[in-house]
Amino acid sequence: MFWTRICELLNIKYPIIQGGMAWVATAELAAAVSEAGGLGIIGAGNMPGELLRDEINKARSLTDKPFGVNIMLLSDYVEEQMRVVLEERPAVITTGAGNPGTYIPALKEKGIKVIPVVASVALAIRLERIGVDALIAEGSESGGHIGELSTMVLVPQVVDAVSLPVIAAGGIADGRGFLAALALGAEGVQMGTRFVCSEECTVHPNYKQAIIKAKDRDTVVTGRPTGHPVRCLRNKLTKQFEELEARCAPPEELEELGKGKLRAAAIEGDVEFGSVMAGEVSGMIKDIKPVKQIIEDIIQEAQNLLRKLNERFSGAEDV
Ligand code: TUI
Repeated sequence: MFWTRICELLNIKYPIIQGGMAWVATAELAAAVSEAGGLGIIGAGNMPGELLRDEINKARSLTDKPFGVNIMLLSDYVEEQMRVVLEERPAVITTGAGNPGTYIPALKEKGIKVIPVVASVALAIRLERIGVDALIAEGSESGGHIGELSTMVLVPQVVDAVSLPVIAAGGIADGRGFLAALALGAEGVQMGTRFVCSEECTVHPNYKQAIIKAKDRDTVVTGRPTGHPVRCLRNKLTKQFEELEARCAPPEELEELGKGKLRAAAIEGDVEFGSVMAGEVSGMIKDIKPVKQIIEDIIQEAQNLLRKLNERFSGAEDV
């Protein structure tokens, strides 16, 4: 059930990928997702290369299953992180926040599968030509750094523009979202926020509780003037951003305010003045569950929903 080209490509049971969240997606979380039949991803974020090597080795000690590493292309450490992944050869590299074009030949040469995040059709087409293995089309419902288009419109346009398998991301946290993504033509989903609220996620407990407490309108996007808009839970930090933006403060001032704030929230648990990056689905997440249960509940819910839809719309044509 729900077997797609993504399962085949990545050698996984379910087409569910965990987002490579900086400071949050550690070896423990990645290994748990891979053990549960999805693809776990270590978020390299702003890690120096040798720390990334340690995380890769830790994940290897926790699972024999394939896992990936996300390289955030705005990081100061991209070059050394790339050197480490070329040596360590995790099964998969995902990239975010930019165009990974120049790194692709070297990664492919080492047999590493490359799955970039795209936020536009143009970049999807360009990367297909360079020879990536699949694409993640990430809509603006996502947490963290986002593009302009929502998942509902980005995914079908990317699906129509390329032959590669597409993974939908942004706004997915349950079986309904999973099935909706498949209806849009995606062959898998990537989820971040849902996996933050898992038992195995090592982020500070305050971060998980802040997501659980969040309601439908509790995420906001700040940082648009910097060219790198970021979706976070509304708090005292986002209020400071809004004040700076309202008086058209220079982008450098906004960037300065953001420095170190994700670490403050994720590691120290400062959910008031830290950057609690989280997606719009925060309002839908009510509990902390083991990763295996998160994945199995989604598959079960999607199967039940598909059966119900079939009953409702295919059996009753005589009404
Ligand atoms: O990268 C993410 N999410 C992130 S990165 C991050 S760390 C950060 N903190 C502050 C400011 C900026 C980053 C937190 N969350 N998701 C993947 C993603 N990639 N979303 C959007 C994009 C994207 C945007 C433009 C990918 C490619 C792109 O292309 C630009 C180009 O050069 O064509």
